[in-house]
Amino acid sequence: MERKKLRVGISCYPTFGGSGVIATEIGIELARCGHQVHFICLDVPRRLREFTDNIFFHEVGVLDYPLFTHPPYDISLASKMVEIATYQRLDLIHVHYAVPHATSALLAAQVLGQDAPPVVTTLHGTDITLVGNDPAYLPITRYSIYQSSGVTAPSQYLKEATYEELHLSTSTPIEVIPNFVDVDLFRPAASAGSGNFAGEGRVCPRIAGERTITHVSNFRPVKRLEDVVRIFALVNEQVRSRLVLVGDGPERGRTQELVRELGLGERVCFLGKQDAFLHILQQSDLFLLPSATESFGLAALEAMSCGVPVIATDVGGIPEVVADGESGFLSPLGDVESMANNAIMLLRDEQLHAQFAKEARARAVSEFRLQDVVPQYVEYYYRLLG
Ligand code: GMT
Repeated sequence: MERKKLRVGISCYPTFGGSGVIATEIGIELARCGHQVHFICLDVPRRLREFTDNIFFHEVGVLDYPLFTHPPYDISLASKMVEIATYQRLDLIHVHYAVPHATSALLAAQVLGQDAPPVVTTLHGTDITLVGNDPAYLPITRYSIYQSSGVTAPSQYLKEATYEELHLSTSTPIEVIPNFVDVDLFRPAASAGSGNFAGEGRVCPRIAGERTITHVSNFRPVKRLEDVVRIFALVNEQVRSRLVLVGDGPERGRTQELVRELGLGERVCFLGKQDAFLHILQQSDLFLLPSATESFGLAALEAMSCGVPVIATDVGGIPEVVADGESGFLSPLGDVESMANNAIMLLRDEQLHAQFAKEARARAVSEFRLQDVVPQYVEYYYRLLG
């Protein structure tokens, strides 16, 4: 018997972060399968590229007033959730990133009373490890997670970190559903390509024979951009390469300064924020992710899916994504030399590189394929709805 199609409200940050990407791709896949999806966000999520049947967008308007230093987004979001849940008869609300989305959903549920749809909270990373565990947010974040009808995390690591860092009782079940990738879109390049990229008015041409090392992030301290540059500097001494940096954020200025200081200006391209960085991944030889922590590392998975081996730190949920010594290499946090040596080894040995590229792609396809993972969310929804 065919099960009832669901009406699902989704709230997320609509910006470049991985949590917004995952939320949007879940929504698109749900809609493709005939469910009705209502995005309730500050803005249209970046990856909601085009008009799609069954997808609706409801903008959360945040009213400013001279008295406010910061207009209360969480209250505006909760109010919008109440409106959409009521008038669109939502079966379920799925929020991504606990702070403050889980709290807004809890507030909305309290207003809706017995008509409230169940709330699923997907934890993503810093909502637990950097923000949610701060005393400024901890008691409310913990309570909002505890009050959610269902809680998911993209890795076993984040599940355990949530119990530990938020002092949440293990009697609150957390379902591990990994992040995923569209392996049909993120796939190895069909042809070699020019390898020339452009960004922010600057062209970043590939010089014959040089290798391309890529890093994609939001340039926050947790991404350790200094390590990215220092690893690259060591690699470039041995194997002529260029470093392609995609993204922007608070560490951009300091990173540019370091690049100048090391005399690497000609070898490092800052491409800024790019919606379409797929072709950059496809032309890359290695992907660097020396983060201080990652609940998962979605950017690394997207690189793997394009057949790009990953050089990363052995922290957080990264080992659940990158198989050390197979689809990439993992090193202790801050061990720039080890990461550089691993990169050099892969770049110097074409056969080894090809083997890692193949393994990376195979792992992305077998473990993290969008069409295999999103149904896990759907099953989870039906389970909660009884
Ligand atoms: O938590 C963050 O830093 C933001 C978040 C995001 O929105 O990009 O990133 C986290 O969620 C991603 C999607 O689940 C994960 O792939 C990232 O590893 C995770 N970031 C961290 O844990 C630092």
